[in-house]
Amino acid sequence: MEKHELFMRRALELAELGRGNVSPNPMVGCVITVDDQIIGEGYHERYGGPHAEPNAVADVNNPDLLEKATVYVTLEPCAHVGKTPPCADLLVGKKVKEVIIAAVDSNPLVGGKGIAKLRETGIPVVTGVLEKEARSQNRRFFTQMEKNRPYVLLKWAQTRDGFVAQSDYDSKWISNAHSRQLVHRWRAEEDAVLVGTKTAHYDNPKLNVRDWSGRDPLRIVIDKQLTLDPNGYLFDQTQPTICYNLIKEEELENLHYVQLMPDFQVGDLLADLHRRKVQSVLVEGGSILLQHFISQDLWDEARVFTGKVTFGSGIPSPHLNLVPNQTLDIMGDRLDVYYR
Ligand code: AOF
Ligand code: ZN
Repeated sequence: MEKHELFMRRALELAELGRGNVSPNPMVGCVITVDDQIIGEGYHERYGGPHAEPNAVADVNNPDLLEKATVYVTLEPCAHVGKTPPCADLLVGKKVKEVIIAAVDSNPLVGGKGIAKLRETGIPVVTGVLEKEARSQNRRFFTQMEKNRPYVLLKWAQTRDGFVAQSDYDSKWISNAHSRQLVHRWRAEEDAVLVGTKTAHYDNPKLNVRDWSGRDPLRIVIDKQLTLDPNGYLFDQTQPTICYNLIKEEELENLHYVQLMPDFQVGDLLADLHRRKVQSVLVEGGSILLQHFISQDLWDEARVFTGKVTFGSGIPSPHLNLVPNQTLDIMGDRLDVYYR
């Protein structure tokens, strides 16, 4: 129904305002209407804070109106006592007229129970309004809940002739300043950023958010034999960092050495990150590490820049052999986006 979609679209817009601040919880937006007029709006603003529904209820000036209200929420209201009381109980208590939901929650604590609670007390519930959009917005959350691993985004920049670096591993000057700024924005949007040993060695990356505003991600580096220079930026403890290795387990204030089994695969690394409640990982290279994620089919999204230069020879880019779902122009660089 068009009316439902209109208000749900607004609820999705509100949910979006939580991006970067709510993980590992989902982004959720809520709109309350009476006679198709909005009387309250709210969203989940930060991790550990109130959910979208109580924020929207608190935004209503005249609480007497709630008995006549339609509540639009982008995710099924919760049914569990978590950091806050169950939102389904709140809506039942306010005796709202009906509840319109975009996506059913796949958190095992909630999954369907919130909807059941509402219906049991006679509140009509409609589900599936803009469900595709809502699931896409929270694809990191749903992947975490349904696949028991973080959402994996692959990112690389390649030359027109398919190289990610020159033979001496110099990878500068492939993508332009606008593309590089976009990567900083992406870092602010994901929980963690991962690089392999060679990339850490040759690029000495900071993996922080400098060209955008937002919080710095967790940095993750693989250094099996602990051969990387301890004076590299990644080990400066200015930002939470995990170093996966085969040698030691050690917890410094902002630097955690985590020991893995000698035959570990990227899947084991993802399982460990899942246990740490990391909801998404941006893999920034190098080529071999990216290819491991591709060959084991452990990725969800790839963002590939193709710059204007050619190298003639060097380190070959990873192979996807897929048609991009979306192609954008970033001031002369091509950005291809693939969804698994
Ligand atoms: C949110 N915000 O607006 C809604 C959520 O740990 P808690 O108590 O904050 O509960 C988190 C779970 O609650 C989350 O995984 C999801 O299943 C459900 N709904 N969570 O953070 C919200 N509506
Ligand atoms: Zn809730």
